[in-house]
Amino acid sequence: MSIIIKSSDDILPSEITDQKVFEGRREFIKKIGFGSAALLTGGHISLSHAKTAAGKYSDLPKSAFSAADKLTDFSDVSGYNNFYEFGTSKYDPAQKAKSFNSDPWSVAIEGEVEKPGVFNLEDFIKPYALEERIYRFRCVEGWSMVIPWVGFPLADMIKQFKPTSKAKYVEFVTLYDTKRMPGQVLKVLPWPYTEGLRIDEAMNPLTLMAVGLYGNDLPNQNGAPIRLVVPWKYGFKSIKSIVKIRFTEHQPLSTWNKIGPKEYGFYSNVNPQVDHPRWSQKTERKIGEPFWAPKHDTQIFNGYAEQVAHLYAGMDLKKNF
Ligand SMILES: Nc1nc2c(c(=O)[nH]1)N[C@H]1C(S)=C(S)[C@@H](COP(=O)(O)O)O[C@H]1N2
Ligand SMILES: [Mo]
Repeated sequence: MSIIIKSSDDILPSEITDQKVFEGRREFIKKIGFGSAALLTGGHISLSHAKTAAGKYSDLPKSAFSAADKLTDFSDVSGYNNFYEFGTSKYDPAQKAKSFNSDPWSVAIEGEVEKPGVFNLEDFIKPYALEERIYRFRCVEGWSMVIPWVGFPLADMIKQFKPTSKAKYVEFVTLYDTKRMPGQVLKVLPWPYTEGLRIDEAMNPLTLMAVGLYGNDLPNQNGAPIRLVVPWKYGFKSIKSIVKIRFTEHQPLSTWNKIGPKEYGFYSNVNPQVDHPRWSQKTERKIGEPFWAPKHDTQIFNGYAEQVAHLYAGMDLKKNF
């Protein structure tokens, strides 16, 4: 398979035209306002401009998919993390990822696509219109947060690379570099961290490629410079610091499924009816609330059933957990 290495000065003229069209569309949406764009397309949902934070992305349109829940404080979002590449304690990543440098960064697109390649991050994300999306986020360990992400739908990106008819799944791979990710020296997980989605899950409009949160670039501990966010699945599906996206015919192995197939399934949909073998999933603790506060009921698909339940019609979700 041929891999095309692209930098900003060897983009084909045809692609530049493409890019102009995209930029034009972006400008257009900016000028008339995202709300009116929704009206033009028959959208029935009111959109507002994000006022979540001052910063690099402070004036992005706010997605209609945003949750109305109270946001988790930035200090918790960026201070209580799972990112084993920087240690296994929740407080390790904020400390140990401080000096992580994610610039330059490149992302490789491989496998069953018509247009594979390796792209530097700026070129990779340039065609897409960023938006703010407030999502509920649920870790398999039983805690949850509400996070204002900055990103774009993964579907927009997938369409660009034209998956072949054999592309049934999408696999994601995190950077493997023991010098830059000190936690990878320990064999606590089989590195590099990988994850996967079925192609229709990947194409669902809720599936987000995030490049920021709270109006700025992603903090290193949250998966800089680019990560996945799948809000209806347990947090471990939302793989951080992605360097490779591969389209495959067969279901890829994912890190947690590999090391604990009885505890972490491929689907990993948030589901109060399917307990983890070692603990209940019926309730969750919201980070930021005092530890004595009553727990909250876990919602099927983390509250996103309306958007995603159809993906699993006819499937036994106790078997396909
Ligand atoms: N590469 C990588 N991605 C990862 C993890 C990890 O250890 N390594 N942890 C996962 C888990 S278990 C969770 S709950 C979320 C946490 O994301 P956050 O720290 O931004 O809240 O990241 C997920 N993505
Ligand atoms: Mo998690």
